[in-house]
Amino acid sequence: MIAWPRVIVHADMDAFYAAVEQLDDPGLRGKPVLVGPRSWRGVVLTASYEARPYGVGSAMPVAEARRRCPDAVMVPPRFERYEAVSKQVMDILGDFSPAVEPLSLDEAFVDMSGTEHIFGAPDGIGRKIRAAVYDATGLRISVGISGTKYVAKVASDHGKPDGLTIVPPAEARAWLAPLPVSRLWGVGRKTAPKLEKLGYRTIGDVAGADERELQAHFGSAGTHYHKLANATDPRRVSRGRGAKSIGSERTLERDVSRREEIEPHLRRAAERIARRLRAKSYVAGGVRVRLKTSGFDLISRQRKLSQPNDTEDILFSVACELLGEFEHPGPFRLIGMAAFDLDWRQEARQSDLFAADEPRRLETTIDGLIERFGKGTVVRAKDLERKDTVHDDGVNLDFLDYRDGERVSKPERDDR
Ligand code: TTP
Ligand code: MG
Repeated sequence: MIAWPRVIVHADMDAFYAAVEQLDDPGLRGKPVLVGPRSWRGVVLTASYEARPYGVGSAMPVAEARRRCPDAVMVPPRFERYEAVSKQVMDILGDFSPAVEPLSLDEAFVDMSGTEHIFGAPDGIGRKIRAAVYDATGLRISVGISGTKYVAKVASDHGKPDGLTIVPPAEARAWLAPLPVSRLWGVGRKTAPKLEKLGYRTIGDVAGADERELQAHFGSAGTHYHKLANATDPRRVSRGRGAKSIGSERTLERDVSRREEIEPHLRRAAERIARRLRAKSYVAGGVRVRLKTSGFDLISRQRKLSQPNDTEDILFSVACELLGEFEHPGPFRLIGMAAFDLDWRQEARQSDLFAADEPRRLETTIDGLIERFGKGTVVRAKDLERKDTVHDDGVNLDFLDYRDGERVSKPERDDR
């Protein structure tokens, strides 16, 4: 198989609000469901797939939808519930890549370029994402995969519901060609008839058009349509809103002030974070230490790394340097640490960087032992000496943070 230059996934939940309602109320399953206001004056937010053959859908006036589909059950929206499910879905996508760009509550782009060695070919990636979302939520997500954002988005819609559509980049132009111009991004109800009037009915017609002519009629948008129709779309998946950090923090059962008491907790946090980075094939570009004073003030110090890294050794040594930058004398009730600016560990590019890296080799060997024999198999001699301060004195929270506020995805009682 020839590797694709870029692997872009677009994932979009099927009939999102309606599917959540059917999940939570089994009595609604298999029935036409409209989510919208009880009043006859508003618009439908979405319709379940059972209702769609009646020609109802998002943004249709409720009165019209009820006329077309009189048997539909009308359900009022529960936005908090949809937000909670959305968070779950985005967390799962974040398990596949550090580059997740949510577009709305129920859809996101995920850049999976260069991950074949972890997740396999694009169809394998798609199946794994769909299964992971279904296992965690009980809901179906449709996935499109191609070499550009635009084609991936059209592809995810193409297979709906419950679909997986793979469009290899080399076939993208031909795959788009028969689709109507209304499927071009930015072409709405006003522009589509204009394009049609000029003789451009399909995306293929636009692809084969003279770019200057499109530009003469539509200005810079014309150039844009021409590019999209030819499956050229250089836009990157924005990392701005992807997984920002992986962290570990614990609230202690008794407050601590002295450096010797704080460091073992940072060592543990560094170990857990480094292990999670390596498990995901991520590297961190920076390290942050967070302390909560006995007066409940949160203070933090952070630093970028000179080279992206995924080892406990480096994370811990940077954390110790950061500890020296805190002016507050303590006592502290919480000690936390996070790795941020996450990126993929590029095996080829960074192998020379890691080749002479003894600590990393030791740590990956330990990863393997833990995977085979379980946690607690290998403990550092230093940690054994400090067993009383390191173990059993607090509740640990490991988190995957997506936005500015921390989003705790996997609270974990410390089990070692
Ligand atoms: P969509 O993904 O557009 O629609 P959908 O998930 O209901 O159906 P599908 O993707 O299978 O075609 O939107 C996601 C949710 O956003 C949808 O469930 C309800 C809400 N929404 C609105 O509130 N108003 C709208 O106009 C649209 C289009 C969606
Ligand atoms: Mg959807």
